[in-house]
Amino acid sequence: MTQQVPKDESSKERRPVDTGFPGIVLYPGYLGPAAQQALLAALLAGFEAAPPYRPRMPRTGQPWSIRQTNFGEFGWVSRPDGYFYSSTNDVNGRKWPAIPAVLLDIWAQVAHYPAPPECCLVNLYDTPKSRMGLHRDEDEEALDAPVVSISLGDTCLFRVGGFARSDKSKSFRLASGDVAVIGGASRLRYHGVDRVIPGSSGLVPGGGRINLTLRRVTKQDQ
Ligand code: MD3
Ligand code: FE
Repeated sequence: MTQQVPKDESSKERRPVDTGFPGIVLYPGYLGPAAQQALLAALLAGFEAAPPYRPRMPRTGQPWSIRQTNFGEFGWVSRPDGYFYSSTNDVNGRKWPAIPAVLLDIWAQVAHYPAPPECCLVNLYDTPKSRMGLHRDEDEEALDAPVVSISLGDTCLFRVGGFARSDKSKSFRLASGDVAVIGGASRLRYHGVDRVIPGSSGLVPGGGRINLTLRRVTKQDQ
């Protein structure tokens, strides 16, 4: 017989799930509906100063299927000659807006790292074709710091592989309010977003998915 377990929404939020990958911790529903709305409002306010733009691939100039922008001391940008962290926005020459305080709080709670994040890369999956190919996050000097990912809006099918592109991989769902911490032995694993499930959330006006990745870029005291 199925055991009856009382619903406890308050404790659900901070209980991590084992992904089977050492160093990757998933917190389903870390942010409840009200916290998701508040975070979305802070993001939309920031987009006034740093409007999301459609990046292009280095060299080929091929436009991406997602849009991006950044908050923080550094933004991650794609340019004709490669990928860079830049303290200014190529679109308008301005500094990026500050990382919203709610995001600094999340980092402080889950990153277990002694310094705050310096970059919040915003990925907007705004069409049914939006995806992100398999890649590694390796442009940061501080590879000892984790990447903290926060998902809002439509659920996506997310893929984590090994340390070579052809290694076998495993797929997970990332839903609105989920937080993932990727660090330790898994920091340099290949990963990507296969697709977003349209209509799976009503959070983002007009639909789609927003992913935020908090990153430490520089090593401390250097
Ligand atoms: C697993 N973003 O911005 S976040 C990226 O959902 C990026 O938009 C995806 O990959 C997104 O670079 C995934 C979760 C994530 C981030 C880094 C990882 C998962 C990871 C590094 C290694 C393994
Ligand atoms: Fe990545």
